[in-house]
Amino acid sequence: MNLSTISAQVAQAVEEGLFKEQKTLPSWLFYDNQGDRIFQEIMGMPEYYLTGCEYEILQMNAAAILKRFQQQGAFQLIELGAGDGLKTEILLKHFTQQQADFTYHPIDISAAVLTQLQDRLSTSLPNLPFFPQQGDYDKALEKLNLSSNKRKVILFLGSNIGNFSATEAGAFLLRIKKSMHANDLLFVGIDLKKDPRMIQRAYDDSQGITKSFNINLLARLNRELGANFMLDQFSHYPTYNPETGEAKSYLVSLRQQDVYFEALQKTVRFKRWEHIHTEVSIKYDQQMIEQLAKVSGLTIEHQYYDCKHYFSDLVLMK
Ligand code: AVI
Repeated sequence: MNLSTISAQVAQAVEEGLFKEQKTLPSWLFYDNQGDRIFQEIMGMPEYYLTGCEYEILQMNAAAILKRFQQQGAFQLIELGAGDGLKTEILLKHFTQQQADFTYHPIDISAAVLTQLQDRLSTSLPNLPFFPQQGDYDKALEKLNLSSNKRKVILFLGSNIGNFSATEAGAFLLRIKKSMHANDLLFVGIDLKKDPRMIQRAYDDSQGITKSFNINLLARLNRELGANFMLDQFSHYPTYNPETGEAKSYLVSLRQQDVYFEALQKTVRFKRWEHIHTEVSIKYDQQMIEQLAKVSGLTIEHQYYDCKHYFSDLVLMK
């Protein structure tokens, strides 16, 4: 295997996660090209209610949201983890129709995702002032801070915050807060606690799409690190704990097996029924939301909800 093609970060994640008592892999590993495609499918599944709920919030409140964003006049709309930008496009369409004075700055780790977004928006919204930035959030925010003194409105949609543990989420928002000025806004999508069965189904769909999303993580390690995971020897096991609001996904080894990583020249041993924890998706209640705002030193200015109160978009200020 050609060592220069190996992603050092993927190798590091395996070194840190699979050679310990409780095996874990970080959920960012889901999102290679194949994983991005499967996630698009997940967002279109009937069981995955999150997308439709946030879509409804943005659609129903686009005018009120614009009013809030442009209170101080011109603004920079900065989106963290823009992805396919389909939901954001609802806002972008309304804002441009209203001739709002704003610029759009999607930030994403994936250059491919940003190119796709640019291709689509250049057709659907040719006059949109579009300034994509590839890279990690901290660096991109820093750059934007230096380049303009217009109000920043930072979007973090789609319950991405749920993929952080409570401690990580607080630390992440605190870092964002540090890059905010007094009048800047942070707009965050948060999935709410609801019927546990409904949450369980969203991560254990009948067509097995979420299963293939989880299993793709092992397929990625086969592709990128020359591992020899037998994909049918691991099962997708999602759980939801209504007490903590944590939906967790695991891959469970169906038998005792050894997996060799050519790129690392190392073998990982799995016991029968041993699990790898691959993802957490936290569902919040109001108390948890207020606690999150408190630990990150942000004030909740407003909360939007879909009609069923399954999802909430928060407007936060410093
Ligand atoms: C990206 N993120 C908000 C999704 C979620 O719901 O946690 C990822 C996902 N995992 C399984 N289904 C969707």
